[in-house]
Amino acid sequence: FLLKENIDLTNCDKEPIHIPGLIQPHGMLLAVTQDMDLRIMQCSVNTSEFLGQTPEELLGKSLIEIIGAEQMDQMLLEIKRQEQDPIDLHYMNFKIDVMGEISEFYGIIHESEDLIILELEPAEASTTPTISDFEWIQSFFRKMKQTENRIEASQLAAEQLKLMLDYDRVMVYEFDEQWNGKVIAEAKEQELEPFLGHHYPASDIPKQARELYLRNWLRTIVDVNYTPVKVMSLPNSENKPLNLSLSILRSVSPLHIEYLQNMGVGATLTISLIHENKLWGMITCHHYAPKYVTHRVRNLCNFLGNFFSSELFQRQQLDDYQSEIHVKSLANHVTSIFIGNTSSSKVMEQLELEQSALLEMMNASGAAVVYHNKTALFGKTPMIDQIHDLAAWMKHRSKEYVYYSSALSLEFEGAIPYKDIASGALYLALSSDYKDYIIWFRPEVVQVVHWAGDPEKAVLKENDGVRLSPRKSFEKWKHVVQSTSLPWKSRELRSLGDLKTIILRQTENQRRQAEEESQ
Ligand code: BLA
Repeated sequence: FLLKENIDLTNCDKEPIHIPGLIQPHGMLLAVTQDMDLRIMQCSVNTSEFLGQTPEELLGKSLIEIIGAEQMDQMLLEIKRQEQDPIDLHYMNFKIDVMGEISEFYGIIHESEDLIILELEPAEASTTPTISDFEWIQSFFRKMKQTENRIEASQLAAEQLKLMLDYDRVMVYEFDEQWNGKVIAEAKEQELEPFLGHHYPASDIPKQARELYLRNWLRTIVDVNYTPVKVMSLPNSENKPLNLSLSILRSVSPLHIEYLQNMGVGATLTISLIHENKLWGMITCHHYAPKYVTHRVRNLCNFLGNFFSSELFQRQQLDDYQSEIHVKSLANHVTSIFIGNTSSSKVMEQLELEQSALLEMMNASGAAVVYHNKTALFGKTPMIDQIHDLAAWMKHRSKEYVYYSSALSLEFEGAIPYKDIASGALYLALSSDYKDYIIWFRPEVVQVVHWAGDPEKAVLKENDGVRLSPRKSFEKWKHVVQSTSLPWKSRELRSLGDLKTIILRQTENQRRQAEEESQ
């Protein structure tokens, strides 16, 4: 990790965001030794505000003097519970004497290297939810079970969380294999421009942040325009920066703050979506003013996030299975066109009629078929000469009659002129001499991505001084995915097996013909 001073837009994945030495100001932090003394070794400098004692008064004291023996015992018991039920964060309500008056706090406790971190937030003034937590969960589960596919389920989750939390915008954000992201569902206040369908580059949520979010499932930024509060150490102690990876108050990277400020966002809440220890997405909530969410609701969100994550994974598998069956039936159909028609002109005629099956089976926007010296083009394709050149190039690279690329123009110079319509190409030979073949084409991703809104509008401040904004993100994302198509998925490639029977049939026919001739 680099020193904070040396972080800029080019190396933000090196920013040590787990040791900022700062917290957000809506709570306070104490770090105490793990022995029976519970000696306060570090604390945030805003303690007077909450406990009526300055950091100088607190540092070196035992925590027992602040919370009393009884609550200390409870706290240690709570931490001990970890042995039976390994969890990272422990929650507890505290009653603390603040200058003669009892104040209530909500405490979050976790171990950080050799210290125990206790974070205190004032307990919420009596929160009377309109409906009970149990009803929320019940209704969320019931509605979720009624959704038919993954996108519908995501949309429902966004809407339900919007209702429950009352943020101005709630999005379900999904990562691709390269960690670029896309908004796949959104619930928002009507007057806001939509972000649904927007794409962002991997660098918007850098690697170390994603690693942190795998451990720490829920984060809030209560007020994007906050002044961070320093964490200070007991004088003459080791003065090692406190590891705040799991801290709920951890101060956020200034680069991310700049991004949110440029977007006009006032507060965020994000929930990690994890399956099999892999972060596959996030639920991100934006509010256009500061917003605090009570711990009770945060815990509920954490739980719902978990449920939603596994629910969505199951749906993904179901969607994949159904689409594999669909693709297979299309492939079967296309195969029967070749096998069922004896003359090549009949084959071409039939393909013309059923070109949607041919294109849909490979989710392609164009296809070329060369069969018995005839060439037919369907949808958007390069020109005939270009296709013949491409086929010659692909034939040499093919294995078991197949070659495919999702970055064709980067591999084959001849494809540069038509990369917008054919950044992806999938070649399948239909005869053992490679004279017959199909090539499917997919356009450059950038050509098909639609912004639901005008990306220009996503920038609120439009002067040149804006370094980080969704608009800049989009430019960067475009750059990252330039010259690539959507990837050819393995379930799509599997369906080529059916079409290969055409080759087998043909070689069998040739063998029979040769036999007949020799008799
Ligand atoms: C963190 N970036 C994040 C987070 C999100 C995003 C959701 C998690 C922190 C949070 O808000 O809770 C990105 N948020 C988005 C995106 C959308 C959204 C894409 O709502 C789309 C709608 N960010 C940049 C660039 C850098 C960067 C260029 O855009 C670096 C140069 C850094 N983002 C960055 C860092 C963090 C972050 C360092 C970690 C913040 C932290 O937890 O301290």
